[in-house]
Parts: sequence; C-alpha cells; structure tokens
Amino acid sequence: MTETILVIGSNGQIGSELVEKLREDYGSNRVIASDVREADADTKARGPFIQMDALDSKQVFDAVKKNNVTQIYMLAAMLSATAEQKIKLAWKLNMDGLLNFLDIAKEEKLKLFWPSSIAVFGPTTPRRNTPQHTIMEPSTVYGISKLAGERWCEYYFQKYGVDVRSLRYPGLISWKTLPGGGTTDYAIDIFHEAVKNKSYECFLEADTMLPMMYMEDALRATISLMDVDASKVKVRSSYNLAAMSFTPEMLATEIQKHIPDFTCTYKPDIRQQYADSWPQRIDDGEARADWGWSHDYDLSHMTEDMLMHIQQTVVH
Ligand code: AKB
Repeated sequence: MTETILVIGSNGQIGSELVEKLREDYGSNRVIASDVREADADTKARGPFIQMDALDSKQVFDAVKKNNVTQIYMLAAMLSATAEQKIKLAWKLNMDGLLNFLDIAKEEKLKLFWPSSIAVFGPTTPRRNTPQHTIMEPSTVYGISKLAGERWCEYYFQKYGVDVRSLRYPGLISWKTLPGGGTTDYAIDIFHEAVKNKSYECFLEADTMLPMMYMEDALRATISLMDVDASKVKVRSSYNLAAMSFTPEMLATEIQKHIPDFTCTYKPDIRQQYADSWPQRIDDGEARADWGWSHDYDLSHMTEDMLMHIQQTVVH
C-alpha cells in the first residue's frame, strides 16, 4: 500500500526533523508537512506543505480526504512551561486537537501517532525506574492534558479499533530546531551558550535529574513504533521510552571535557517545580520487549554530536 503521511506541527522541534526523516524513507511527495504558522520558502521547496489550524476540524478533514492520507503524526502541542502561562489555551490545543485527529482516524481508518510525555507522572509517582503502569497524578496543566490524552487514545482503540500509537517522550535534545516552552529546554540552551559565550545560567538546580533523549533516537523510536505490526503494539495509552538520565551539573561537566573554560551557574525559577514533580529515570522495558526498542545515544555520545553540529553552524 502506498502511504501518504501528514505531519501536524511540522515547524516544531520534533516535526521539522521528523518530516525530513520520513521523506528520506517514503519520498518527498508522500509526506505532507502542516503547521498553523506559514512555512518559509526553503521548507516549501522541499515538499508539500499545508498551512492549517489543528483545531479546525473541517479544514483538517478536507485536507485528509483530498490527499488520501493514510497516516497522521499529530505533534501540535503546548509544552509544560508555556502551558502554565495559558492554561485554557493549552487544554484546548492539547485536548481538542487530539480529539479531532482521533475522530478523523476513526472515520477514515488511519494510523495515528500522538506524543505523550514523562509529564504524565506526578509527585506521588515512584521517581526511580518509574514503571509503565503506576500512580499518575500530574501537577502541571501539560501533564494533566497528556494523561487525559492517553486515556482518550486507549478509549478510541478499545471502543472503535483506532490504530493509535504513542510514546512518553523524555526531554528531547536536538541542534537543528530550538524547542519552545518546555522545562527540559535547558539541556539544549546550554550547548548554544557554551559554544557562543562559554557560560550558561541554568534555570534548574545543579542536581535535578531528568530522563532525556537525543533527537536521533526519538525519531527512530517514533518511526519504528509506527512501522511495527499492530499485533506487537500492546500498550495503546502510551509507552514509557528512555535513553539516559542526567542532571545539569553532569551535563556541564561533560561539556567541559570539550570546552574546558565553560562555566555553568544555577538560578532556579518556576520550572524547578515542574521538574521536581517528574521522574528521574523511567523503566521502558515494555517498549523494548514489545517492539524491540533500544537507544544508541548516551550522555557522552550525545554531547559530542551536539557540540560538533552547533560549532559547525556557528562557524558557517
Ligand atoms: C517539557 O519540558 O515540557 C517537555 C516534556 C518533558 O515533555 N520537554
């Protein structure tokens, strides 16, 4: 079957890189990028692009039908720090957005990917080796919306047989596109500041341990989960997914191995509270057993790759 893939939120941190990877696998014309924000000329030259609002169900339905879409990656969302500033809007985008696409997937019998997050866990969750199934009482708007979204995914699968697949992403680290409004963003900002200014003021405490993943691994996990036979997808809420866990201090020390005069200072803000409510390390044994997930990048490999790419961008 020839696939036609629609990526919603294609100008974002995950979307921009996912579109590139999917186009390598499926061909440029088979992957339609879409975002509420207009794309630049370069992006449009690389393949089909539709400007549309994920909340406009009629526009989205029409685009799906007109283009005979067979798979959708629904990535449009508001992340933890921004969501706390705009709680109603965050709920609307994170929830109504997902429900629109669950309905489309049900009507048109499409395969749907939707990202969840480690933010579904809360202060009462065991923080080390957090199991797939455990106490989930998130204390951020973002986490509440992701947990509700997971329940909707499972509901649409159980009730209507919708082939929806999801991952609980840790903090994602990438050099191509900057993240927008998350708590784990420090782990990207620190690299840019280290290369440009050799110093960084971190908005989390030095010893705040969080689960993290390099974008290369996250993209591979996402596409593998979407490609695997439906019978292997045993979890229809969202899979725990892990690669590494580190603190800002551990990351700063790793960067100093490459930039010895780099210094990091710590001035925690409100985002410390969100980070403190999340796990330090999660157990992704079910993803590894069910569909063969394994990560490639650890802290040192990721740091080396990030610095190499950011240094090249600064030089050119
Ligand atoms: C955030 O920091 O909000 C996100 C997440 C952990 O889902 N990166």
